[in-house]
Amino acid sequence: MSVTTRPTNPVIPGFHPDPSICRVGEDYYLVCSSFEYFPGIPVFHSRDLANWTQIGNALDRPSQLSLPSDMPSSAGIYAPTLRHHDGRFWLIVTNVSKGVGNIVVSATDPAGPWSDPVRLPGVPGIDPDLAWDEDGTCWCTVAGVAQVRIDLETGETFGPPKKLWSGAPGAKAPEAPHLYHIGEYWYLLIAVGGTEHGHGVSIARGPTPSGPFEACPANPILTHRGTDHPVQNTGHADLVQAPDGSWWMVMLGVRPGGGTPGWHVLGRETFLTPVTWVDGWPVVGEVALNLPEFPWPLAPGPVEEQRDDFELSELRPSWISLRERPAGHFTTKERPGWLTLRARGGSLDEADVIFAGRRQQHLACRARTLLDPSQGCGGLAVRLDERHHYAIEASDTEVRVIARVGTLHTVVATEPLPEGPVVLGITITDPPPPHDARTGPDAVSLGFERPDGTFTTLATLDGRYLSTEVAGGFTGRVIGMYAVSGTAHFDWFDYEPHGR
Ligand code: 6LW
Repeated sequence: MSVTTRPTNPVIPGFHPDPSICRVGEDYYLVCSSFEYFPGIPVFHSRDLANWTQIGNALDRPSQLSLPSDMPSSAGIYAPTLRHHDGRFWLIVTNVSKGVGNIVVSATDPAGPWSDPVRLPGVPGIDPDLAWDEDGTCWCTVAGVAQVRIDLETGETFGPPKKLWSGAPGAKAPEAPHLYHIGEYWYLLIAVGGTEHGHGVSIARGPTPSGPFEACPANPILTHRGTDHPVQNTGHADLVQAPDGSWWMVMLGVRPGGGTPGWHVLGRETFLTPVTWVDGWPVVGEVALNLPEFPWPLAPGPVEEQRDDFELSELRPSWISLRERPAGHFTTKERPGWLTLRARGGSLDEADVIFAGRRQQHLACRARTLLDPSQGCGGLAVRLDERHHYAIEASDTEVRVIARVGTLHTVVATEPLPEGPVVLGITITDPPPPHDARTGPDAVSLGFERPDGTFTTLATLDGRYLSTEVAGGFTGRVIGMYAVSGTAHFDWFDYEPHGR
């Protein structure tokens, strides 16, 4: 019996770029870049390629990931590759902060624990990939595109990195290489054109892991450059074969909104599409918002609750903080059922403010939290980076909306604080009409609930200023709670998607 199954893209919405995927039996695993956030590298599981559940973070201990407090946003953890070999999961990744470079971690269970990192000083550059040939030799291929043999247990590399095929001559940013042995060929898949409008995917094949490689005549095999497709900047892809023999590709893409030139606010998201093979070359299906019917019934895994009552002793894996999460500053144990954030001074403009957030995953949504500000000052923020954020903040006397856009920093509105704990809310909607060529991608409304339950919006701000096109960098919006002085207690947080 066939079951109609129409999955939708993005399969992992929100700031989840540079997806790398592997399958073991019936189970798929996928990882993404995480940049300045801790814990690093979200790990997802799926049984159907369409529904993904976060099962952990690969770098969740300070011994694995220590990001300096002065590290700029969009540095840190770039572009991992996840593979399974000889009964172990291997994850290789670049930490671009302060001379750490490439590292590898391994695990028998992808939910963790993952090992402490082995440093790879002989592996240059970013976007490392791992592939093993039949005699067990491990080949590490990096952006550029270059390749070196490697011993993953010791981190030793053998010989200097050797240049491989790098796409069309003169093409910008040949990166994100992945090497696969499929049938009689070794295939070298790379991203081309840079991660912006020109992004694409090209492929070559050869008789050995190091070539020589011949380019696919249809290159780039994927790009949305110059199209009016709702998904743009598609590239940085990885291939996987399903148990039924069908092939699939995951890749990053963005969903720009607003007038011209368009703004994307959720960062680069993870999309999926089917792949077929013609004459020994992969043909990539459309990266459509509505995917074609799947050859198998959908198998949704556990869906994470959108509300967190902070009843657990540890924070769920989807909560991310800035650069580190010192235990004394983040706890659900001090006041059971509450998340306590202890400030260490500063403000949201600091790169390492005490912050616990989750990715904004929908173009329209609402986030709310109940804050007890009696012992400190904190709030609810939607953050692109330390220079681009909006927040609703409560101290013991007032509630205020703060906007930071580049060098401009302003308190937009204030109101006296009502008695007791206060519900703070941020609602993200389509921009109000009239719409014209200059309309932004969305509107961000910030406010609070009065004790009688009525919600007061203090300000509605243009969302374009919290977009990648304005802020720059590689990340997307994250919404969360923070503390800037004393101790802020949060009873619950909820996130409500309002459509895609
Ligand atoms: C990553 C590179 C890229 O290292 O962006 O889209 C960089 N591709 O491959 C950061 O995510």
